[in-house]
Formats: sequence, structure tokens, C-alpha cells
Amino acid sequence: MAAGAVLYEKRQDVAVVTLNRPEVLNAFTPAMLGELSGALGRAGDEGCRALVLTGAGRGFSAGQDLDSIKDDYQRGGPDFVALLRDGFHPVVRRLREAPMPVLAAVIGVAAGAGLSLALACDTRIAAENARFTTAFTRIGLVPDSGMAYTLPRLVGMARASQLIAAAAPIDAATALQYGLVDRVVPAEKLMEEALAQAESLARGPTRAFVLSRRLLDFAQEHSLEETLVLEAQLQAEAGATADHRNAVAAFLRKEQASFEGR
Ligand code: LHQ
Repeated sequence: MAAGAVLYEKRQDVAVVTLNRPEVLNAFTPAMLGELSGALGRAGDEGCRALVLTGAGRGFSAGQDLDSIKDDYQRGGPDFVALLRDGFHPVVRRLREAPMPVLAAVIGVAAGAGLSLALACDTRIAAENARFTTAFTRIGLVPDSGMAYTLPRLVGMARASQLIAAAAPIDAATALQYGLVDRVVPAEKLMEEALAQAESLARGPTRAFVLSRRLLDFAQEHSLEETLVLEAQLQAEAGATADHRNAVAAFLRKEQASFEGR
């Protein structure tokens, strides 16, 4: 594998992580997933307050690199458990547990586990030329890399079932209508718009964003009673941040709040 299958750039408080195997539409190998996991960890270590995940060239990602596992089929088949456990799953966890909001900027195609990783981000902005396909059942597989968790939560169970069974590509306008993406912009403006959105997020109450994600995820799986217990804990945590205290003080002074992410 050539070095730099994932590019990392820190632009002030925003990390830009770019999937960088454009010749295969940024399809993933295990080494590339390791690089991606490292880049996500680095953004946290360097105190970034927002992260943009995007793809180089004409696609976001075509999912697992099928060429890289083709020889495994001569030897009884790929080790699916290892590919997921050691490759994709750590990345999904890093995205869902990132200490900053994560925005996917989708240009061109997002397929299979490439789509899964976009769905694991907090928010998605798409170029007008974006195409989305679950892809998995087209090659006789079930959705992986968290898609069975994220997709129904974003679009509802009926639509998720249909998107997984049909696996036909949908365009950006349809994805927007379904709630799969939050915004659609002209392709040439994608990075400018994504960075502007990320910079705006990076000026926000980072801890409150991250705790809110945790609370929302928890609430999907737990009762109202259990959610009320966690919300009180997390509110106490958010309420102890300088950002909260400063924002209340600014409100009382009738001034605009500014946040430092702590
Ligand atoms: C690719 C790929 C690709 C390699 C395009 N691999 N080269 C987890 C664990 C274990 C095992 C299996 O999987 C998983 C998770 C998964 O992600 S499963 C789903 C895997 N992905 C797919 O099945 C999608 C396969 N790709 C496609 O269906 C098409 O390429 C899409 C619809 C993504 C794009 O179509 P086009 O825009 O027409 O582009 P293309 O097909 O011409 O692709 C461009 C090049 O990229 C081409 O190479 P070439 O040398 O001919 O220019 C493709 O072979 C290569 N490429 N996807 N996943």
C-alpha cells in the first residue's frame, strides 16, 4: 500500500481527514482503515473541535476493497469477522465516540461500508453529484460497519429495509428527501461549505455536542426512565463546563456567548 491512503490536515480547530485511494474510489484495505483510525485519534489528541471526513477524487468511498480480498476466496473465503472486528469496527467506534462533531462531506459515490462510515458521522453534507448505495446485498452480504444501527434511525425502518434490499443507487436529492444527508450543495462548493459548517461547529460548545450525541444514542436503546437518569448525569457534566458558565453569564449581560470547548 502506498503511504498516505488517508490524509490528515489540521486547519486551526478543524481536522480534515481525506480518504485517498481515488483510483479505486477510496475502497478500504485493512491498512487504510488503520490509517483512518489513527487520523481520527490524532484529531482528538490535537484538540480539534470539529472534523470533516471526505474522499479524494470522484468518490467518497466504495466500501471494502474487493480486489484486495479476492485471493482469500481461493482459500475458503475472507475472514469476515477479523476484517470487521479489526478494521471497520474500530473506525465506527472512533466516529461515534469522537470528542468533537464529525461531518461527512460526500462527493460522488458512497457505497457499502463507505456509506456506513458516512452514516456514523454526526452530520452529512453532499455534493449534487453524490450517489448512495447500500451495495451489500448486491454481493450477497448483510449491511455492516454499523449500517443496521444508523440507517433505520436516520430514514425509518421501512425505507432502510427497502434501501438494503434493493441496493440501487439513490441520488443526492433523494438522499436529502429521505434524511440520509442534511444538505446538498454544488460539487465545486462542497469543501468550502463543509469547512464553513465545521468552523462554525468548532466555535461551539464542543463538550455539549459530544455529550448530546451520547445521550441521543443512549435514548435509542433505553427507556424514558433510564434516559432521564443519564440526562441528569450528563447535564451535570455539561453544566460544570466553562462554556456553560460563560454562556449563561453572557446571556445575562445580553451579550453573544463565545465557546472555548472546555
Ligand atoms: C473498486 C471498488 C471496490 C475495489 C470500485 N473494491 N475496487 C466488509 C468486510 C468484508 C468483506 C466485504 O465487505 C465489507 C464491507 C463492504 O463494503 S461490502 C461492499 C463492497 N463494495 C461494493 O460492493 C461496491 C463495488 N463497487 C461498485 O459497485 C461500483 O464501483 C460503484 C457503484 C461504487 C461505482 O461505480 P462507477 O462509478 O461506475 O465506478 P467503477 O465501477 O468504474 O469504479 C472505478 C474503479 O474503482 C474501478 O477500477 P478500474 O481499474 O476499472 O478503473 C473499480 O474496479 C474500482 N472499484 N469499487 N469496492
